Amino acid sequence: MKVGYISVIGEPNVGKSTLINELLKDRVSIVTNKPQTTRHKILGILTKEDYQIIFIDTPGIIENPRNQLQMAMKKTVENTFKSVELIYYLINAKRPVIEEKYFRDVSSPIFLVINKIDLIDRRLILPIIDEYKDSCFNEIIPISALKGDGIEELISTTLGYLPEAEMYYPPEYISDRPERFFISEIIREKIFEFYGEEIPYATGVEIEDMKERGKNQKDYIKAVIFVEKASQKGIIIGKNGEKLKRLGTISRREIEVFLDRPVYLEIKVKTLKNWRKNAEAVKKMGYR
Ligand SMILES: Nc1nc2c(ncn2[C@@H]2O[C@H](COP(=O)(O)OP(=O)(O)OP(=O)(O)O)[C@@H](O)[C@H]2O)c(=O)[nH]1
Ligand SMILES: [Mg+2]
Repeated sequence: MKVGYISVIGEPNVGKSTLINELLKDRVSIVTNKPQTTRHKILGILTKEDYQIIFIDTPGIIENPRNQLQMAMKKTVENTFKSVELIYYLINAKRPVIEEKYFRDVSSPIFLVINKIDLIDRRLILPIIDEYKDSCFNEIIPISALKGDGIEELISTTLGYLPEAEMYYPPEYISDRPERFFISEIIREKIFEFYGEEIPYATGVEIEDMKERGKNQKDYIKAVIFVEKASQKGIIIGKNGEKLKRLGTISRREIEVFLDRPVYLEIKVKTLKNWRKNAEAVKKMGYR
């Protein structure tokens, strides 16, 4: 069968995570309308009868990192350039900016994937493809990850670039991450949706405890939301704890769908002063 790793890279918010979820027809990576949603490298494994493709979702590329968290995110992307069979470089059709400099030392083939074509006039697609015909890209493929347009062509073209090999992962695996990771990401996604300005960026989520409690009791999950300042803690909690309660309810519902069982979710908010500037704290939260 055809087997290979594909690194999915591009600027923040171009639709990398949306594409991987669409390819897998499942949700392995959180998606929000805000840039810099994804912070980790996350595998999405697609296994069919004659191929297994391991897509690597990555944080959006940040040119000039401003803190340890952004530095860790940038490193994560750079590390995925190595030892992959193929790279998808995503751009936004509405704002087609290309940085060929990212690929100077890259030996893997690269697809330029023009995403969000649903947002532009169809007649504008060909001129964009024409413009990059002579660049470093092996293929140029227009898609809409949101509407599922061009996905089949993307996969069939991809298969021509993958080697024959044995499967790396058992066919039932869709990711390499444990349940706890997905639970913390669900909560982080809700924080991105509910709070504005700096809050989503200054927030990290850790699952401190997770246990099954026997037949008649719901599973117990304890999550901690870390913020950088006491004032942010106040905003997350809200007046009389109302905001945190709403966050908890909506997160719990989604966690229950994900785990397919009822849970009791407890969320604590803690201040970890300027944690994004602290390499140790960034590492402890799982960003590396
Ligand atoms: N109209 C349209 N919107 C899209 C498409 N693909 C993604 N989006 C939207 O673009 C926004 C960002 O999508 P993400 O998948 O989170 O983007 P990302 O590249 O993973 O972003 P980071 O993780 O922040 O780097 C979301 O609001 C998506 O719904 C598309 O094909 N068309
Ligand atoms: Mg993402």
